[in-house]
Amino acid sequence: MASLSSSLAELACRLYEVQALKFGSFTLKSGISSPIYFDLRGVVSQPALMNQVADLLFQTGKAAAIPYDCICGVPYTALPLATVICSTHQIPMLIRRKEAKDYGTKRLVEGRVNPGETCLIIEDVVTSGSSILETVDVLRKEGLKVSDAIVLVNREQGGDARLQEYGIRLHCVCTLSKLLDILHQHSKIDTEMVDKVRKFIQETSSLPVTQLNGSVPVTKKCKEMGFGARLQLPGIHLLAARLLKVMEKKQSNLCLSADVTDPKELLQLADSLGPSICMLKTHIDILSNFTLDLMKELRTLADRHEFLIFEDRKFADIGNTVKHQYEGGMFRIASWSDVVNAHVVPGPGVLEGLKEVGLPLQRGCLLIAEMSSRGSLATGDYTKAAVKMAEEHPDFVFGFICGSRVSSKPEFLHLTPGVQMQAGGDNLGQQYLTPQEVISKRGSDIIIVGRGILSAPNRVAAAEAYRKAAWEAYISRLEGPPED
Ligand code: 5BU
Repeated sequence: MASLSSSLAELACRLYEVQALKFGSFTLKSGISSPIYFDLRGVVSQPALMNQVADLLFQTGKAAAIPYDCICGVPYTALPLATVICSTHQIPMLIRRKEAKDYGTKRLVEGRVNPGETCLIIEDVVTSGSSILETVDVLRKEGLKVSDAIVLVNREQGGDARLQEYGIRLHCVCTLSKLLDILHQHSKIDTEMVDKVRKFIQETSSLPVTQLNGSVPVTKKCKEMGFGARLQLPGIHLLAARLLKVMEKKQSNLCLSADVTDPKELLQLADSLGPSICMLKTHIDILSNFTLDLMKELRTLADRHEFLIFEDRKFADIGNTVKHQYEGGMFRIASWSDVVNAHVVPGPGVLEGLKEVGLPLQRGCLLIAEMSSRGSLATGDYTKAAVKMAEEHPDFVFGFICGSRVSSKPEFLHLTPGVQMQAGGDNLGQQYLTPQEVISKRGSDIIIVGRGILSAPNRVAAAEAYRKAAWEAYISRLEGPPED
């Protein structure tokens, strides 16, 4: 089988040969002069090329493990591409009508719409993202979920960042820069043209949308940034960025609270549930037997399955003591745990002590701003003080343990314990909320689940169910409430 890069090279050259991709001087709809022009409409007359493009689009979706129930191509160029994909792989397709507005009574979407299902968008080229957003808007109004779009070429003119603001992740087969490299390597274009196009990309990447293609999106803008956009924030903590990246990749905002006493069971849990989680939380002092070798094995599993380790140590002493508790003792927490947490009750000294150990190791800390237990005193001004303390130590603190969003700064992550599929509590003061309530309504980012998973007859299935529930709650939060 041909490798992706050789397929791409072949494709780029074919697109150039059939003039789907032209170089020169072109005036775009917006009046801007561009040295490059894409017109993939003619590809329908080249069946082999058509299949090749459709296959690359499909493979890109597969590689990104995007979940979807049906596909819709952005009219008109991507419509036949979606048809080829759907027909080849037996996927239900939807057609968005562009002209329906004029007739008034006609349906906007043809095909069977099952509200609640997820629809994947297919497009040929993305510049500002406006065409995709128009289609997203129509599909969302029909009750469909839309969170991903696959395009053949990303022109790198700000489309992906913009789509992200509307809760759409953009996956591309190829960027314009990559296309340029390939065509240059195959002597289709000279260095001068490469430089010209690169300069054009640079100059237009920050232009407002109306100047790029003259239209403004209709779908509602997300009220907030998605995980993918947050990880690119300039002031983001290294660990927050690592965690957000894992969350995006695994589509998981689930932290497992691995509250078991048997070391073997801890490793077994990490191995079997690892693929579903972004983070594993330990209470290392409840293990019946502790060795540093055990933690070495846990770290290996964390690296293999790509999750972070969070020791729920809740440091709450003067700086000098917590420094020793973090670094030394028999547990040597700092040597294996990416993340720890701390109470703010001692004042900033607790962070100053922890930082002496954690900063050189590039570790991070969560502050306990609220607790899930009944009658908790961590409320009101106490919570506000925790937020302030976090803001004063952004080099070490990257988020909170809390029941709802306590900071509006997107650099901070919010993690919430006390989560089960059914609201309620245990007989020792724990209080439970549902993933939907915590993520969608209260604006937290990550659910922490212990017994909801550990007491289930099938832990792997339960973890997947929590992952899915929390992720869907996050996506629905990004999409916002229905407009009408
Ligand atoms: P559960 O089995 O899902 O109830 O476990 C919750 C875990 O989160 C458990 O390890 C607690 O120690 C931890 N936790 C909590 O429940 N509530 C809090 O406010 C904090 C931590 Br802080």
